[in-house]
Amino acid sequence: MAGIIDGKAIAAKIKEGLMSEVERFKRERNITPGLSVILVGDNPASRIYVKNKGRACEEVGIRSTQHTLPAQTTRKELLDLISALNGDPSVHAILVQLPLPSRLDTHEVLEAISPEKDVDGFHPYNVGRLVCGRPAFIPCTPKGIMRLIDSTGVTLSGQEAVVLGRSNVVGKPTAFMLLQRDVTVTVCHSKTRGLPEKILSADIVVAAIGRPEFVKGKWIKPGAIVIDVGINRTERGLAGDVEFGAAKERASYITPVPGGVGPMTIAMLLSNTVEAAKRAENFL
Ligand code: LUD
Repeated sequence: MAGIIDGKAIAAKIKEGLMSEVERFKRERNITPGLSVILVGDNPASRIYVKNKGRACEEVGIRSTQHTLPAQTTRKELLDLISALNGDPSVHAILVQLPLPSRLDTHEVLEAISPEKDVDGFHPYNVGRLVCGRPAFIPCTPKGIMRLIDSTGVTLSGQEAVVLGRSNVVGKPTAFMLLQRDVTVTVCHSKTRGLPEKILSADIVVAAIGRPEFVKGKWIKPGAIVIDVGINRTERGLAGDVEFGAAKERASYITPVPGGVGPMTIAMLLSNTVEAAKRAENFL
């Protein structure tokens, strides 16, 4: 029976630490870290995530402002807003919640964010730095995933990982972070052949495909660490990408959904925001 990795509890600890950093920032420099979140359209899941982010900012003392734009927002309106936020010194961090309405060019929008304020780590400058193993803003979900794996105390070097999903948001950056830690990484996707066998050989499985309980318990190598990034809304409530009940009988450690990766994504956003503010204000 696997140990359950309590993402919510680990995130709470991280937030406590951030709260005292923010307090010191205010006390010594009279500066409050500021995050601006842009939400375009009315994707119901995005609304929940953005609300959770705003609440978390409040908890640790970050000043967050939310810009909720209608689904019909034009390219120019959105780019003008980003440009204004880039130039606002009280805004240390900018996040454009994804997905954007399909009319808008996501790459163009992400490239408009100043890399120093890009706390999502989605700007090509930060992506390139991550790939080169240089200091950069690391995307929040992959950063949270690495913290969750590290919480088990496992030595990563030489381990075999299978990353399911090749998105720019989760799969690709997670693969590069694991590689940086000397893990042997296989990135699998919808066209991958022989998926069960590949997963069965993995010491670490990161599932980020967005299909409820797609990864069967019997595909998990006994003793593996399983990180479930999926948040799928089904008639029976939230489900991960992994068949949790069966997988936890074989894994050594597994993350639950909810209460696993999701809360860590938010904690890492707060961490990146404090980092952005410190760098901008030369506060060490
Ligand atoms: N876009 C993200 N889109 C989606 N789970 C999140 C997320 C909180 N630009 C940009 O915030 O980092 C991002 N940057 N992402 N995500 C997913 C992704 C983005 C996912 C889950 C949660 C943020 C979260 O709070 C709760 C949990 O797992 O315990 C459950 C909340 C619920 O009821 O769905």
